[in-house]
Amino acid sequence: MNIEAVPYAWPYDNELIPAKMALLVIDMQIDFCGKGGYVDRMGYDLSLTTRTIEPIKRLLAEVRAIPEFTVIHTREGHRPDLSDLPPNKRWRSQQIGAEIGSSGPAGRILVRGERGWQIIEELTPLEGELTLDKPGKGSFYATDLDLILRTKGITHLLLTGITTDVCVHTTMRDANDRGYECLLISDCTGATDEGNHEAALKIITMQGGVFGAVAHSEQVIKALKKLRLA
Ligand code: C5J
Repeated sequence: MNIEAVPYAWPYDNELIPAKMALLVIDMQIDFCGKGGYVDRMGYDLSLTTRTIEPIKRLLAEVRAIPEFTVIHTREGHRPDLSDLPPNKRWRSQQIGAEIGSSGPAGRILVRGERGWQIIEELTPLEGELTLDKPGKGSFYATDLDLILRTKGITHLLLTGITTDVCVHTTMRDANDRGYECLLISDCTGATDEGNHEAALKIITMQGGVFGAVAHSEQVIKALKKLRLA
C-alpha cells in the first residue's frame, strides 16, 4: 500500500506499516503561531503558520486512531540561563527585533518553560506521545530522537509543523541522510514567507525526491483509513 505523493507514490518500498512509522509535529508553539510570540514579534504574517493547525488536527485524529503509530512533538527553545544559545543566533534575533531570551507578551522568547514556548492548546500532546526539546532547527541535533526512533524500529516518517523551510526542512534533510524514508505533508507545514514554503516543497521533488516526497494530508488520511480497515 502507498500514498499518492510527488515525485513518487510514498513510500518507496510500499511498506505502510504503522509500527514502523512516526508522525513528527514540529514546533507548533505559541512562539511560532501565536500572538505576541517570536514570529509575531518579527512582524511576519501569522496566518501562514496558523493555517496548518486545522489540517494537523485532522491528521493527528486519524493517526491517533491507529494505536501502533508513534506521535512525536518537538519544541524549539533554550535553557532559561541561555547557556545553550549560540551568540550568533541571539545576535541575529536581536537584529530583527525579537531577541531570544528577551521578555515579551508571551514571556521570554524561545525560552523553555515560558508561555510562548508551549505547544498551542489545539495540538496539545496526548499522554503517551513523546515531546522533545531541541535547541536548534533540526530535530536530531542535541536530542535523543534518533535513539528513540531506532529503539522503536521506526523507519518511515511523516513530517508536519513549522516552519517548512527551516525546522521542518532541516529535520527532513537530516532524517534522509540517516536513512529514514520521509514524507512531508504540504498543507500541514507553513513558513514565514509563502514563496519560501513553495520553494521548500519544490526542492524535495527534485532529483527523483532528493529528501523523500510531498503529499497533501487528504491523500495521507485516505491511505490511513484504508490501512485501518484492511
Ligand atoms: C525557526 C522553526 N524558523 N521552527 N524555527 O526559527 O522553523
